[in-house]
Amino acid sequence: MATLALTCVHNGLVKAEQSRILEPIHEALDKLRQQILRAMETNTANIYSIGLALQALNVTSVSYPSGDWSCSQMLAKVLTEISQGAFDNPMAAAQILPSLVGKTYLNVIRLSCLSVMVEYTIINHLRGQHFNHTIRVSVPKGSVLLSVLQAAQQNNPQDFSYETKQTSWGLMVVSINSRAANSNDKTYWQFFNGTKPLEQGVDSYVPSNNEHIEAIFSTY
Ligand code: B12
Repeated sequence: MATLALTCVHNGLVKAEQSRILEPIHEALDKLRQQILRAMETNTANIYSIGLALQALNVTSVSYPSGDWSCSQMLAKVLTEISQGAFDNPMAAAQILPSLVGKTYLNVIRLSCLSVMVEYTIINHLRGQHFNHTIRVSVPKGSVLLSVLQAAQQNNPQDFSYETKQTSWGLMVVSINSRAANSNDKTYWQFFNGTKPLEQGVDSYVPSNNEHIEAIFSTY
């Protein structure tokens, strides 16, 4: 954890400060790396230390490309242990998972750029109690529209509840705010990106940043 924290400080340094504390940081990172490698060599680190150790060795491998540890050997050991159930504990899994996908906890810094803001409006001016609600929600980039509906419901369950039904085309939104589609009445929830009707359902359509999605209770 100290290696990750120091690397984070190192990467965030502004130029004026660099000369003053860069060297002690390098020294500390070097010492930590040696300690971790020694623990690995002498087997004093057990399998549950490997998750954070791999992350630490990964973030320091740019400054120390000497190849003095075998990442693939370590991963092979971990994979064997995984198949034997050693990482069924959620905390153990959380520490090892980043290395298995080539990431470390330091990648979290960039997560904010990986989300999109979506404005979501639901309108019923057709039957029963009229309503018109708008909410702005943030969802991970690449999420399907269903995540927007889920986020809206989570942020404001009073105004943004919904229900879906599994169909041959995937999940269809059959009710919003208790206003249900009805085939006898030929009513349904129609989805738009701005004024353009969506050509996919909520479990396929991927909204872009700042998109305005409207769900309007309509007839067909
Ligand atoms: C009739 C129809 C509708 C009717 C269904 C009403 C009814 N009770 O019959 C209504 C008007 C409600 C409808 C709505 C939508 N539809 Co429509 N619909 C069709 C159509 C023309 C025929 C479906 C049908 O009757 N099949 C025969 C029956 C026997 O089979 P079924 O499996 O039981 O049919 C059900 C499903 O198809 C479901 N359904 C209908 N449309 C859609 C769309 C989605 C995304 C889902 C998950 C389910 C679904 O409703 C049917 C009746 O329960 C198809 C065309 C096609 N090529 O299939 C498009 C089609 C399936 N719909 C489509 C779309 C895009 C939509 C909407 C998303 C449009 C929008 N902008 O809002 C909405 C759904 C929004 C939501 N609430 O989730 C697309 C799906 C494309 C895709 N890649 O996902 C299709 C292929 C039309 C097209 N060429 O663009 N639809």
